[in-house]
Amino acid sequence: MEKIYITGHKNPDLDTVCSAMAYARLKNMLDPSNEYVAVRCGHLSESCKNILSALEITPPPYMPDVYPKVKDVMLSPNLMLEKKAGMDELAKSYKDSNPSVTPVFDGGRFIGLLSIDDITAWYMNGINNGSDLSRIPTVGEVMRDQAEPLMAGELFEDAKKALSASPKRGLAVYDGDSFVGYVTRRCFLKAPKYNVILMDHNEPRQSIKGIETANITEIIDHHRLDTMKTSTPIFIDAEPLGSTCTIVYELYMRNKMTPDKETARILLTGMMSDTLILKSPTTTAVDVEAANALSEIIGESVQDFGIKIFSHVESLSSMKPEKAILTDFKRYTEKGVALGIGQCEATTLNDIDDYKEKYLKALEDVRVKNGLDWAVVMVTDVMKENSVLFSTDFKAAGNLPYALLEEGIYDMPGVMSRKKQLLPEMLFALGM
Ligand SMILES: [Mn+2]
Repeated sequence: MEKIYITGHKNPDLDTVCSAMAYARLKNMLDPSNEYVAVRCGHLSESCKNILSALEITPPPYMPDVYPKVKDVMLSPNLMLEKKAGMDELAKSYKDSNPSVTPVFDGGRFIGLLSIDDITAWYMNGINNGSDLSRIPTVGEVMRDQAEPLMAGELFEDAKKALSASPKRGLAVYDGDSFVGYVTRRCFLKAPKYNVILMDHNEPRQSIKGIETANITEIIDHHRLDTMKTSTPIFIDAEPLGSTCTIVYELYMRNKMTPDKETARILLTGMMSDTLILKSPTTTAVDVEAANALSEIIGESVQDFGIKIFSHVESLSSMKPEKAILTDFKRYTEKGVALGIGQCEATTLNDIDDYKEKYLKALEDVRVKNGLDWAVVMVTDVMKENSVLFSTDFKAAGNLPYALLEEGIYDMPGVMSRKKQLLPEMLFALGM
């Protein structure tokens, strides 16, 4: 039984976490011989947390990276060898295996590793000193000084270096204060690989840390393809739909499975969020059909469910401006111009006067800190399908086809999509 982690992108949004959760449920039903675990590789925004908790959906656990660790290769003791036992106890198990080290306990408490070097040294010293070698010594007499132990969460590569630099044949492994196992040199012959399914992204730099060391088994996504090479054939489902949750719903259908009520709520949450209640221009007929089918399962209209989700979005006036801008912030470099485009969702634009000054100031700070030439943030009213754009002082901003409301702020009626509407206009404004 192998473990396969299903992760969305960094700066997780609702589509990323919800598609991972719903897909893990499907995969566990389709393939019970393996264990599929949904995880998230970043922290959730306050709005995401609020929405998930209002819907009583538990988000996937946080997993910072997929680098192989000491715990993935360590051995557990198969013999409880006590310090006061005679060496004949150990000799018995030598018939079947000849371990290079054996953990030693004192009243059940781990005290160290006994290595074959200890045994050799004990006999060699005995010969040198003219001791009586026909006497069988205790384990405690033979075991020598111990080296610094490793921690279970330490990286495989670091531990491999530590052990090869050490004169010891093995090292104990601890998790906090407790002994959990041990490693020998043989444990480090080959680095284990984590199995990972990428959801809602495919570019390595948007992925969980250490993805370059992992084994990617599938990609389910609705973004442009800019992924890495794989060593084996893999399943890829990349479709230009409004949300990855729609693709997951399609996969339920293709496998003749119907999502249960809770899974339907999870899928519809990601779908509503990524398509801005099916109003974003990224929305397709397939998304609409899937949303209707899911709304039937949960017995709530798409519109009501969508509004419920966005009613939990934190208002921009109460958020820290820099944090709000960076929650969903994408960088692009086009013809040597470094751009940064953030997008925030709101349920009204009537309160802009309350926060416009601090957001413009924070946006300039974000621009400077990130070495950008031009930074903007679009605030989208998901109810009325309008946006306003905050922009730092940049010459090409004057070429944008939007009406200037006041310095640094533009009106964008009907604009909802960063990638389909705003980005092309910004590139055009730059003369590209
Ligand atoms: Mn998405």
